[in-house]
Amino acid sequence: MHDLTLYVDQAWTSPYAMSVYVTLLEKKLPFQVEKIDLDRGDNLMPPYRDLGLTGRVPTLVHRADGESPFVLAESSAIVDYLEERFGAPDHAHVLPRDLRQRAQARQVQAWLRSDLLPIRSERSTIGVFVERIETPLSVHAQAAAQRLIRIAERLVDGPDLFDAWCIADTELALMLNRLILNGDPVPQKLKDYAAGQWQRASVQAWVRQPRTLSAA
Ligand SMILES: N[C@@H](CCC(=O)N[C@@H](CS)C(=O)NCC(=O)O)C(=O)O
Repeated sequence: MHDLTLYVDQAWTSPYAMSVYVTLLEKKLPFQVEKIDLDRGDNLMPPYRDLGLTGRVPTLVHRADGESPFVLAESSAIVDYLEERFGAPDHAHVLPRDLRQRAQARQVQAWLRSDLLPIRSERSTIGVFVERIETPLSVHAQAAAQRLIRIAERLVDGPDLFDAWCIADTELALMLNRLILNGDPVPQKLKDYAAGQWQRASVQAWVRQPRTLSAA
């Protein structure tokens, strides 16, 4: 018997919480959602501050019969844990089975988390999930957008990055949608890719959550 609880931001705008949420849905794992109000600083105070290592969202709590409760933060670590713990044949995979493709998917995930800061800052996920951001991109953000587009054009050659959908597709589509959904120029090929990825049921389940303003 497994009991899984995912802590997300109250506003449902965290791209990192989204990644874990989509992973849990793709694996058809039953789970509870607990919402943490980041605007109120609830993550900086007990009990949430001390639940996991970082006090950030997402955090996953996994209780299983005969095991001590397991608490994990950092979205890519959580996705990896779920992928290893809940694999085939009972659960779908969210990362490629092929070793090199899996490494490339993780490469995309790591890059999206560590680069493109001006895009994340000037095109927060409010512009993706709540309302369009009208402020023009700064010179720095335009340069970051050009880098994103150049690299994405090398990566994208069809509906999915690899032989089948993987969680890196959702993460890349989200990064592209920070530009696309705010009307920033993006080549049609990448718009088509992001639009296709956005139709995925697990992604739409996150997109359609009722939400209030918050940035991530
Ligand atoms: N690298 C982390 C990033 C998590 C993160 O930045 N979470 C934000 C919300 S999007 C957060 O909890 N912010 C509140 C804080 O850092 O105090 C991950 O992938 O999970």
